[in-house]
Amino acid sequence: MRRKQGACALAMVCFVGVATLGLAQPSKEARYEHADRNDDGRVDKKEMRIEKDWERQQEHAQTQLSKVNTKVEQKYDSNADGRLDAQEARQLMQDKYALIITDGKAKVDTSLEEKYDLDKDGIISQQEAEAIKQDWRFK
Ligand SMILES: [Ca+2]
Ligand SMILES: [Ca+2]
Ligand SMILES: [Ca+2]
Repeated sequence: MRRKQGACALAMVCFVGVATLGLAQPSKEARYEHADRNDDGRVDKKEMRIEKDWERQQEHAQTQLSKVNTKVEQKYDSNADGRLDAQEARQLMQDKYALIITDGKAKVDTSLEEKYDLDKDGIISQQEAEAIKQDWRFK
C-alpha cells in the first residue's frame, strides 16, 4: 500500500513537472544533454543554474513571440489563431535554420529571429545561426 502511494505521488510530481514545462519541451535526456555544457556527462550546480536561467528566458521569449505580425509568421500559423505556438514557431525556425545552412545566410523576417541577428544587419549569418541551433536544439 505504501509503495503504491509513493508511486502515485511520484507520478503526480512528474505530471506537474511536464505540465509546467509545456508539451513542446524536449525529452529529459535532451534537456540534460543541453544542460551539460562541457559534455562531461554530468550536470553540475553551475550548469544547472545556467540551464534554469536559459529555460526562463525561453519561456519569456515564447510568450513575447507568440503574436503573428508578419507574412512569414502568418504562413506558419497553421491553425490561424493569430499566434505562433511553440510547435509552429519551431517549424518556422527549423525551416529558417535549414535555409541558412543551405544558403549561408537568411533574411530576418520575423520577430522570432531578431534576437539572433547580433550585428543587426537584417541578415542571419551562419555564425549567428549557431545560437538558433543551440536554442532550438536543432541537429
Ligand atoms: Ca558538465
Ligand atoms: Ca497558431
Ligand atoms: Ca546579422
